[in-house]
Amino acid sequence: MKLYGYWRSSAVYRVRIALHHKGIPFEVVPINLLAGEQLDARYRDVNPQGLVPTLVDGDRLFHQSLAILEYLEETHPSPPLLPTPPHERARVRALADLIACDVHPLQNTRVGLYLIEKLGHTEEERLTWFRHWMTAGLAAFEELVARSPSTGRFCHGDRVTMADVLLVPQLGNARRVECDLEAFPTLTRIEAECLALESFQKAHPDQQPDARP
Ligand SMILES: N[C@@H](CCC(=O)N[C@@H](CS)C(=O)NCC(=O)O)C(=O)O
Repeated sequence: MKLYGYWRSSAVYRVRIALHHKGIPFEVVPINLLAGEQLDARYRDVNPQGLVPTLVDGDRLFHQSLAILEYLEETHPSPPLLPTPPHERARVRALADLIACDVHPLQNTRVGLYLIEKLGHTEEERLTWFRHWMTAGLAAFEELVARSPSTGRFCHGDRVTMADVLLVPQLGNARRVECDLEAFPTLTRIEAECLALESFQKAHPDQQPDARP
């Protein structure tokens, strides 16, 4: 498999974690988001949305990190990233969606650029916007996992699931914009459990070939 991505992209980080978790070998094709390579005609041919990740499996292209995670889960079911009972799968997917649908899109590179370049906001206002939406989403995530008996070592029980795969990269984003994570002790505890695992370590942004200081 081939993964088009950028070292610091959290959506790509999700896919790297899943690939390493399942032991699927893959090659990285770096797309430099800061240089705008996602908007080049050559990459738009691969992904007309101009977003990473894109996964290539044989002659097929796959877009959208959640759809890619589901594809990997269906084609490489072991070790799983979803529990078996439907109601448990729904809980894990809801936690993953909270990040992927309600938090991450509001703090994307293109959203930040639009705030500054088109709407005339300052860099500090961009960061305030990012922090606001991340804090709101993470507060709800914290409440959901802290009060649920289904939470264990990880977001759902004692095995890594898609909820962890979404949570850890998002916490990385939150730190980059200096969100205060003190109010989220369950999330940082789960993050520490995840980062002790080889799959998360190998997938970490700093370990990628295109990583910059
Ligand atoms: N919903 C998409 C989001 C992908 C996405 O927003 N990727 C970001 C990097 S984390 C990106 O390519 N940003 C480029 C830009 O904003 O111009 C997914 O989950 O794959």
